[in-house]
Amino acid sequence: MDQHILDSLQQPGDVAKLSNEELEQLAHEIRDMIVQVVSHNGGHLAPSLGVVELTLALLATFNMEEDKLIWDVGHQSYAYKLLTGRKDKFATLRTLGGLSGFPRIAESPYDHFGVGHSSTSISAALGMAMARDLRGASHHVVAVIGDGALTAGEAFEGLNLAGHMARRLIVILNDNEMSISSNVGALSLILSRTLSSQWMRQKRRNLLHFLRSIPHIGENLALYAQRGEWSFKSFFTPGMLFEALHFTYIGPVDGHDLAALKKNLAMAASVEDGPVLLHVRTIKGKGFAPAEKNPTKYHGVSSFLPETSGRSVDKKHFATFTQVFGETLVKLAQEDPNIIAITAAMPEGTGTDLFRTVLPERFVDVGICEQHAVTFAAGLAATGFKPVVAIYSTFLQRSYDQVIHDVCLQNLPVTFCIDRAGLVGEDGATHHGMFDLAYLRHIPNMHLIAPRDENMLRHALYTSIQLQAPCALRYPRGVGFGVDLEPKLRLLPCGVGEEVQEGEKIAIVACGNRVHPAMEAARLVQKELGFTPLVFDPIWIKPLPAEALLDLAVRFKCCIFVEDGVLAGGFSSAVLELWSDHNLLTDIHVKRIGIPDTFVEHGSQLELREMYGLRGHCIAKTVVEFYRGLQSEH
Ligand SMILES: Cc1ncc(C[n+]2csc(CCOP(=O)(O)OP(=O)(O)O)c2C)c(N)n1
Repeated sequence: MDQHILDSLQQPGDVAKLSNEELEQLAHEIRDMIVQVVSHNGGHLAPSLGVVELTLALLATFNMEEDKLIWDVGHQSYAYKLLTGRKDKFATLRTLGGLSGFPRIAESPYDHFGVGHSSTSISAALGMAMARDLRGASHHVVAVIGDGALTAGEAFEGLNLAGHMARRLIVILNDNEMSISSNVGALSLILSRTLSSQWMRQKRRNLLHFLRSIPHIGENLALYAQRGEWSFKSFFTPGMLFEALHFTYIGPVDGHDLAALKKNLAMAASVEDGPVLLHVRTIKGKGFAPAEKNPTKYHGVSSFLPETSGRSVDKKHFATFTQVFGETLVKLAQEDPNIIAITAAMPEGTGTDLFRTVLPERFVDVGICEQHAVTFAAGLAATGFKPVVAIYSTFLQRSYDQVIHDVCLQNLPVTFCIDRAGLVGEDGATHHGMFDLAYLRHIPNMHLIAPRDENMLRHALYTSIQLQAPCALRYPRGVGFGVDLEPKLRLLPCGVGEEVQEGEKIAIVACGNRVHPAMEAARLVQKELGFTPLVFDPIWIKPLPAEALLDLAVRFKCCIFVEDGVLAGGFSSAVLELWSDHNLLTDIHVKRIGIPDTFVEHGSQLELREMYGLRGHCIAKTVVEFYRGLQSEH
């Protein structure tokens, strides 16, 4: 593909020198480049394709050397990356050591704020606007937020304070009527109030007619309505909402019309007295037919074949943990009318889309509102229902207080299905689910299960729903281990683990999805050392299988822990507390495999697990080295 305009650009500011025709050509070149790279590396395709013209218009209007631009979530920033000095590295997008899939301060001076989790942009931009004013500077601060991201409380908190502070700030609402799925909530209905001017004139005429028909005072009322500040347009359009929050509202503007975008951005930039909201309408997936047709599927994709209209690259697959969870939940809910499924804008990602299809009356998508999801579930649980809240590990971080204060303190039977636990791969540092064991296990009343495979996940879900207490299950992104699914679900006895591999001399205690790799490691160790280590699966991270773990500490002199989460405060840390409380630490040698005190960057799940020694052969190597080291000491 000819990239001649893209290739000719030296600085982000060069975009401002291009004619609208050239910008249109450049938009084609950028879209081709994005499709080419994302089809190879995977990534957020539809969101990025939707904002190509908006990105060009922003660069044509603002000076990225001085002005500040914050992309909400940041999954739509690929065109921006291409135009801000990262074209030559773009092929490395989301790969180990390559460009991040999200804006990052450390990656480029043009990334003014790091993002990944939704709905932070207005708050951050307002902070930057205040900082600018305190320093007596005059640059612009611009936040670009999607209509999906606008459903979150934090976005409203930002709007609320921005309206109150009345600082100069530009918020661009990128409205494509989609979150990952269709957008939800009353707000989305307000945003979709498109008024043709004809409709507007008709409404206005009807209203004036009605007012005039009121005896005695009608004429005066009509005059007042016409003259007053009461804006017909903003009353009947989304502007009403934003103007009530003291924003100047501009729009809606066609987000693929470069001339209109530039004109309206210039208008927004000229507003001196307080915040302005520019409402831009875009088409998610614009310019790539399969993505336009199915923006949900192309929101975030693995590698695919663009030349065959986006058919996925054929991969041999076991069922994913997510699929098994989704199917099991539907089965259980068909038998128990008290089960309610809740997702925070991730029906497809969490596998609850099946529930939406089969049992829509008991399915709730709350929007990108993880905090609300948890308290909403607590409300249901307080009245006898059995809510199951499916949220990714990284996004449940948002709900820490709600989990403690609304669920656990009241000991309410909410089941948390924590998908994408552990290292997730290419989405990187903002998305790894590595903190959940540490941020949940210290909460009183909380129960915590880490099923080792998709079969155990089913039993864990069944158990949790029967438990009458808060319970979280955490399981990883991706395919399971291809194990047989036992047809009859069974209760997992609370706080009881399983010795999944008999053995001697060395105990490997592995958590959740690291149990199967630990068993593989045991086989490899046998070949190397001539004996098989024992492998223990605690199943329950809380309550711990204390009896069995205390017994292990007495029987073994050498123990290796494996967990795909942070070592600080995680699973092994819990066992060491237990052993310390029983004065058992003096006689046992311990090695811990897990994630050290660092944020983990992006790369494939396999590469990252290799890097942190979490794969079977890595575990085996650590075990052998540790054991040999101990032998040579004695
Ligand atoms: C706190 C949080 N929850 C969930 C997500 C997952 N997520 C990423 S993008 C997205 C939808 C965002 O919709 P919108 O803001 O309208 O942007 P669009 O993708 O439509 O361009 C969601 C739910 C997230 N990034 N952060």
